[in-house]
Amino acid sequence: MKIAFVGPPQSGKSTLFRAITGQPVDPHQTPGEQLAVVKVPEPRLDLLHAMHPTAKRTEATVDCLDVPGFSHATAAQQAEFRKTLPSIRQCDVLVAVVRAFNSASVPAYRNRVDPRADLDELLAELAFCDLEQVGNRIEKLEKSVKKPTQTREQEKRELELMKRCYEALENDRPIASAIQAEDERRMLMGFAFLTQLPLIAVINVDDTQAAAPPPFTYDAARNTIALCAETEEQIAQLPPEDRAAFLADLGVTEPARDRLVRACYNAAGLISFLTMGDKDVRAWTVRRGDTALEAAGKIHTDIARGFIRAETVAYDDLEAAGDMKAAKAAGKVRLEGKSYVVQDGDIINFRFNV
Ligand SMILES: Nc1nc2c(ncn2[C@@H]2O[C@H](COP(=O)(O)OP(=O)(O)OP(=O)(O)O)[C@@H](O)[C@H]2O)c(=O)[nH]1
Ligand SMILES: [Mg+2]
Repeated sequence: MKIAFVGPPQSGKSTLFRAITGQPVDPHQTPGEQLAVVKVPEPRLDLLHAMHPTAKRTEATVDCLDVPGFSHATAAQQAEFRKTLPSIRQCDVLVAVVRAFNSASVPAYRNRVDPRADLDELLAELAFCDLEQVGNRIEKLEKSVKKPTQTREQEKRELELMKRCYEALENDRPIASAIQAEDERRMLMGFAFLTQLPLIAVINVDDTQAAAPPPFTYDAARNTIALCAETEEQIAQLPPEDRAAFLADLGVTEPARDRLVRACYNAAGLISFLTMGDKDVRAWTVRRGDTALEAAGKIHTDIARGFIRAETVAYDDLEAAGDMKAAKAAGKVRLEGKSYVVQDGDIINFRFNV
């Protein structure tokens, strides 16, 4: 999974990026290419590691991209923002960082601190970029459907779909609302529309507000996170053993890193399954709804090819039983087939034969 930090200038994106990734932002890097890999917090691996203390522990990872902030006030500035779009389109989740913190030394975007307005402006800009893309496609298709080519019928269908998308965007409706058939969804996939990406709103508040509910909610409550980026960066720089006390002082239960990564995971429709053995205990990422066969393929194509059964136990059942042997005795270990839908926290031992 890849997430991109976007938002207006000076909203705290790079500060949050450093807090999450523990990596300084390199001023010599090409804008939009500041990338870091972050481990997905997976406390459930603690138990598995305790059962296999000599095993190597491997968390799933997320790629984070720090995008510079752009003003949308002038056409030239909008053009600069467009240049970052190809790398933003490759992401699975957008994290929109908007400013709610007060600071005399940091000039506020558009001379006002208004996170809701900043978010709305960004969303409108994303919709506008999609609208432009759809408009360009319509123009192209209108020319090509006049020619008697073999693909003409298909192009006519796409043109009709694109016109519906255009109308949806113009009326502030999501592109998805224009889809009327399953193959249309596939037709749209290659465009990587910005408004179709899941988005998490991060409201960068004063440290005194970090434990309070967010000043407003974007979409669903779980997609809105209030945090103080500056404080989070300080926390990230502390030795791990001092972090809990620092967080408790602030009234915050969990570092933003964990909250944010989890929210992105949810928004992207991802879940984790776990594997354990004497050599490795490991968390893997799959889409919610993926089957045991698809999960096997994440580990190795051979395991998918030679798939026999997925020996599966739910994390809570394993924890309650204490160990694998007791879980088996309690009848909690199931033998699942290829089409079993993997659940978050499943511990799976794939039996295969190649
Ligand atoms: N008081 C306060 N200042 C902050 C906070 N977060 C960031 N800042 C300050 O705001 C300024 C901009 O922070 P950055 O993280 O560089 O913001 P950015 O969004 O990456 O900026 P651009 O990349 O230029 O768009 C810096 O001087 C930060 O120290 C915060 O939570 N509180
Ligand atoms: Mg920055």
